[in-house]
Amino acid sequence: MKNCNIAKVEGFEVLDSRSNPTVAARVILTDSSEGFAISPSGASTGEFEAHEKRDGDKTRYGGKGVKSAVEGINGEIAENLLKAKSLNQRKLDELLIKIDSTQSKSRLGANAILAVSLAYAKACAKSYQMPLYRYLGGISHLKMPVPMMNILNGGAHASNNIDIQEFMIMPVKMTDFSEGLRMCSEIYHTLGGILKENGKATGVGDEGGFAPDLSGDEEAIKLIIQAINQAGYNTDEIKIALDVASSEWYKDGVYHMPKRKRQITAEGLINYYEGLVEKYPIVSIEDGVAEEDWPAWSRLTERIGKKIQLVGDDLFVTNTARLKKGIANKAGNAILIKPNQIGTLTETLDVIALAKENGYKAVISHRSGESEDTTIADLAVATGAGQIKTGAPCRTDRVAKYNRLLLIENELK
Ligand code: 2PG
Ligand code: MG
Repeated sequence: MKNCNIAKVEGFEVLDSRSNPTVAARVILTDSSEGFAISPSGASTGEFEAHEKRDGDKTRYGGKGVKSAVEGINGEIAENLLKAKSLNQRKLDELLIKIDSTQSKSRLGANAILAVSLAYAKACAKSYQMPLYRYLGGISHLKMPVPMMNILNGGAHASNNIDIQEFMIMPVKMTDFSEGLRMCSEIYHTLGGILKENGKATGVGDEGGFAPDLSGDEEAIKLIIQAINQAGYNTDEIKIALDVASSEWYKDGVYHMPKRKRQITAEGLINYYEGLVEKYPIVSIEDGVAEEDWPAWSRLTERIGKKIQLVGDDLFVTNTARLKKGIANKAGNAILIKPNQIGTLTETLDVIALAKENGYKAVISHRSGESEDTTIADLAVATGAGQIKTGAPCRTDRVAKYNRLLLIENELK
């Protein structure tokens, strides 16, 4: 294996899809191969995520500037990486972790570290003259993911009255990715038409899904089923997935739904999900209970974990130690993978491997604040994760990932 040593590292402050600053990095190797990557940013962030470094200077971008994170790349990170010899991805990521030297990457910022880590991977793929998915996949089986497509937004991603954050559709019987994407896109358009006919708002939320005011979660699910059928499909081929993002609701042992102004216990929520799963074609629920509520996670998994996928997002935060705790506690049966929750590519790949070894499914995911960066599309194919959550087929920050997947599928054929 050749060494990919670094000749230049640069950081930049750019904008994400919510018009908040985020960190971009360019890495140039000694053989002139170049990689460029942009870190994403969440809204419903987990408490145990790696630290996103922001300037806090209220005179710029309401305090959300990332100049200090960028300075870290151009200063300390560049200095150290340029000196490093015999570099490869794992060594680079270990070095970044060492330079930062904090548990949560708070000194240099996970937003700075991840941008460098991903830009380096892209530069190495170039150096090996391979597409990124093939470089990352190595000898592992490349596989196109099933989209877990968010078509109706609520929670922290929309200013409507729906408390559940994401209502998604999954073309579980798709034979090709392009066919699955087509079905989902047709359903998305049909849903828009139905909302319009019913006099509902068709504006979209942060992830491109529609964000209407509705009477409740069940109306959202019913409208989606209507859209599936009206588009010419059935609920054997198209299933529903939810991201409840319930950590946002949890306070002092009780769940407070902020929009509906309702309070409910973990037990009440679990009963509610059990009823929903009985009634509707739901195959996956993410963050059904909160990141700190480990007993509720175990109970939820015991009650419906044999029947459906239970995805830990805020619960696991793409973190090996938290996933190990989850495995020991039989909490959930799948993990959401967001590279910026942990901050390096190597740690991301390690947690996916741990999940696989323990029979947990992995769902590769975007953040609600995204950019034109499409690394997660390649990551999904490379790891053979089987599922990708990257929003609606609307907003270029989301569509860019779908288009990248279409091109990858073409190459693999
Ligand atoms: C989630 C994500 C992505 P955010 O909760 O799964 O959909 O949202 O990036 O705001 O954490
Ligand atoms: Mg989530």
